Amino acid sequence: MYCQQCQESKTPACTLGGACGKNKIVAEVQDRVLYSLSALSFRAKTANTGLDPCVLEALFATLTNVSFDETRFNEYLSCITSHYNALPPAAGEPVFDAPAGLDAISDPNTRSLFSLLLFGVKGLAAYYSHAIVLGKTDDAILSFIRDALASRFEDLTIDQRTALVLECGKHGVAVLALLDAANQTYGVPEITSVSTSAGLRPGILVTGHDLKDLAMLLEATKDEGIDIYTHGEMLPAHAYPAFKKYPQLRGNFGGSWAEQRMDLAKFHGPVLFTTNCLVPPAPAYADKVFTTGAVSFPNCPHIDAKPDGSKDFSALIALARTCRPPEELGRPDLLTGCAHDAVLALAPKVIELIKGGKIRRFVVMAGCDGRDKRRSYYTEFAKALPHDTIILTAGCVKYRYNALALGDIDGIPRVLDAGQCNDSYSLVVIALALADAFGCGINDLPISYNIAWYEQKAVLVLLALLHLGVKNIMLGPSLPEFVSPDVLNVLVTTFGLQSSSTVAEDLVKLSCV
Ligand code: FSO
Ligand code: SF4
Repeated sequence: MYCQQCQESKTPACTLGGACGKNKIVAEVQDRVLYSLSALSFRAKTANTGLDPCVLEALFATLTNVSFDETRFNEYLSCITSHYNALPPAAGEPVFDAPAGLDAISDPNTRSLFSLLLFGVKGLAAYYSHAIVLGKTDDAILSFIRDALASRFEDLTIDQRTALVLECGKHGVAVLALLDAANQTYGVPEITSVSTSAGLRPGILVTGHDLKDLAMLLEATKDEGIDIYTHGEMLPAHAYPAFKKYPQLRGNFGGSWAEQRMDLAKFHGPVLFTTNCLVPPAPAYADKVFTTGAVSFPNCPHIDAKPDGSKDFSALIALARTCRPPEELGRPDLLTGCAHDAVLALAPKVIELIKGGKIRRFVVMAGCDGRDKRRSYYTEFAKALPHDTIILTAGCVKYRYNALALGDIDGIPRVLDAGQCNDSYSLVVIALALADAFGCGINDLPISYNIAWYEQKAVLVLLALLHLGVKNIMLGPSLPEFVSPDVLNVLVTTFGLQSSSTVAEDLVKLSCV
């Protein structure tokens, strides 16, 4: 086992098991899946044929906190093998299915660049999977995933590998735009205050990012006498008009994924995990965890899609009816839905406030939450920001400060939550619109970037921002273990990437004070 893919990696890698709960057995079968996916892609690229979409789920399942189930990874291996065997052998191809982790790549810069590419591609596969279920496809994304995976076995220069990493960012922008359009199946998000109080009926908690799963569950629970609550990254669902029509969509419960062990013990009802981030369940609620899509955990019921894409939630609903209502957590209501359309409708007022000096700076504090104690930095940073600054956020890091009473500037909330991590796209659309209004470049705006990363979707979002030319991004709470000193040097010299340090120092570095 040699895993460095998330922010909780040990230094230099997790070799005996991870803080995420992944053990050596699952890590090794994941490595086999990834290696054979690259061998398959090498063959498919040579034969100039597309990848079977089954590879997307296999790739998605290897993302941090998605699947801990060896059996499912063996099923993915069977699917990859049959796809591989159906293709003609390619000249110079590697052996298929070697138990080789990324540490088998001996040159540190090649390993670092391929890791950066592979992790970005995992994010690409995850977001693309959500877009596909809502009917949005883009063949260029699937072709790039194939070529990127195949590059593991190609004899490329460091410059060529760097170019592939940057190209991943280009497809990152495309996939975020595609998913943004796909999610509008449920309408255009509206700025919405979300209740966090507990109701008197039993509930089902839904977490992850897949809006279609939520839509199907809401339809299946009409008139069932139970309430539906969102957890973590599902909070922004409350902003979509199509979901507001369901009275049983009661509110949000708990904090980010990193707090799920505490939250789920107090929820009492069943929980549906539609994507990351799943923490191995605690005994107090393990019998109430249901998974779907790429997520899985041994002995937890998995709800598969039927051939027509529908899902049978009856076991989940039947269990919910037998459960106690959730406990009251006593948290304040939360604001979400500040995505591009809703914020751009406020643009004339925002521009007036900028010109009048009432808004001096925006800070993009998008990204992830996690268990690292250093993440309290983001709460302290938000508290320390002067009152003439506005936080633009997306992703689960917002739970570090979205319950603080940070107020507003002449009616514009000081924390504008665009939505899920993929809605970082909204923040870019907003920045580009402001640059247009002021007739300047994106880096000339009064916007600073203080991004928190955790897993591989965040790697893709970072590459997308770099592709758009955003400079001087600050990254924390620590830099990735998989970035070698030479690769870091390129990121620093080309893009001005910087590591977060202390709140006081970073407020100065990011021109916030
Ligand atoms: Fe992940 Fe980060 Fe979206 Fe969180 S990128 S950890 S659960 O922000 O949200 O999937
Ligand atoms: Fe370690 Fe993160 Fe890999 Fe889990 S996903 S084994 S915590 S690096």
